[in-house]
Amino acid sequence: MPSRNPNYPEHFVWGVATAAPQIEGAAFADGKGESIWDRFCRLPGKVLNGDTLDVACDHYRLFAEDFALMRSLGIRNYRLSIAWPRIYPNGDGALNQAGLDFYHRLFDSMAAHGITPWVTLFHWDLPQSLEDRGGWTSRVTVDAFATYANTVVKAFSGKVKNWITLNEIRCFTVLAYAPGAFKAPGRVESEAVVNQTYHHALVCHGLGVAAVRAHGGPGARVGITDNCDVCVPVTETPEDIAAANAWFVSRNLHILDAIYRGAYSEAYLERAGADAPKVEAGDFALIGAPTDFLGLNIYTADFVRAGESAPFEVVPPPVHYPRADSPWLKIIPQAIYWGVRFASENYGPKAIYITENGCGYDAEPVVDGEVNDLHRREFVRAYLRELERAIDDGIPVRGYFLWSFLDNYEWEDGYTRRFGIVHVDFKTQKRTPKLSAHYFSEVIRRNRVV
Ligand code: BGP
Repeated sequence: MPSRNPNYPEHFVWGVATAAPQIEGAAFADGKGESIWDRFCRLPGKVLNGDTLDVACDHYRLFAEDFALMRSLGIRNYRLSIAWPRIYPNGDGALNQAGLDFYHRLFDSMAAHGITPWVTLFHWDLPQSLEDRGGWTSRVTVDAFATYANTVVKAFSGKVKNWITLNEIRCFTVLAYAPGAFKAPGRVESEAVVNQTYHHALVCHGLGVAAVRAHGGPGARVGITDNCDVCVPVTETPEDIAAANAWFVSRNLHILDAIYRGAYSEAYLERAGADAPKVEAGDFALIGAPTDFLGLNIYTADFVRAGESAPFEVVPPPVHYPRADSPWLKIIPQAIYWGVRFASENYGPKAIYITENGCGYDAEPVVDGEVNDLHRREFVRAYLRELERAIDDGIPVRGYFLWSFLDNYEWEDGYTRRFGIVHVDFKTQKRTPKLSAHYFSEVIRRNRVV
């Protein structure tokens, strides 16, 4: 029997990911406005140790060194985000030229190092001024986003060809506005209002797509990054697979149906009832406009099987099920296989990129100049094997971005939780590539899991 080709496809995009608020620092430099995270991190008890984003990895000043390091590891694709409050300090109104100038310097430096940018327009750092005017509950934010997206795409169309509209709608809407909210702004609103925040975010996605179509120039491509809920069938029987698929659809239809079918599904509208979002004329023409790819952030999953009486049943993992230090992060490599498979079978995106995958641990000391994160190496290796299986099945997976390049500001976990393949000493800003960085570098070089 011929053995399968162990290589990833030719032109497969290997990269690393970060986000502006998590690494840039310079939180109030050169005219940057306050973001909701700049405000939230100062509220007592919201972020571990009261860590702020003020300095983070000081990437604002150290980007050229960071790109040199990236390049020395053979990393040629980098997903980053633009900080909205650097461009429009108040969200709308006056433009801050110094913000645009910073990203021009940054993209020029990337080009000089032979690194291709993949740019997220919005990765959670809403300008505080917009939050003061209602944040994601308000159409004011939608209008402001349209202006911001058009400005940014126009400004960088000569330097950026890969655009991601939004990162993980759930995290800046439901986890930020619903009861139990632990992400900025941490408001508690009714179900109807939370549904409206989703809807506004979806319209912004559509406006981002429109901005790229209008101003992106030749070769520009655009998609969204979603952290769809993923599940793994307990056994790969047709019954468990069908049950897992039913679970996947029920958990993701409010976002993926809207984008891929240009409407909320009957099932969603029935479930939401009187709390369903208010839709304005033209919203779905924007939301449902064709995109070039789907970005998926896949870290973990739930286990699902066929139920005795229900269409599916979630099997809770036992106490000692292996996890990273992030308590939500159960280690389930098949998550990546089933995530892309269900997304592909139900919604048929032209291409899928894993825009984030990785793991967070608290204690990763530098010992004799080395960080021995064999646990991360094993994590990445196991997930990549499962991704390979998806590619072998013919699912159009075109790239993989590891979260994250640097240890950074992990939101409510502050600087305690480390996701980087490069260790950052937050006192000295010294970077030390971890063992996983050298491992990943070799995967990229050989274009295969080693
Ligand atoms: C994703 C975010 C990233 C990153 C990552 C790690 O949800 O897009 O910005 O933070 O998760 O998770 P966390 O920091 O929430 O533990």
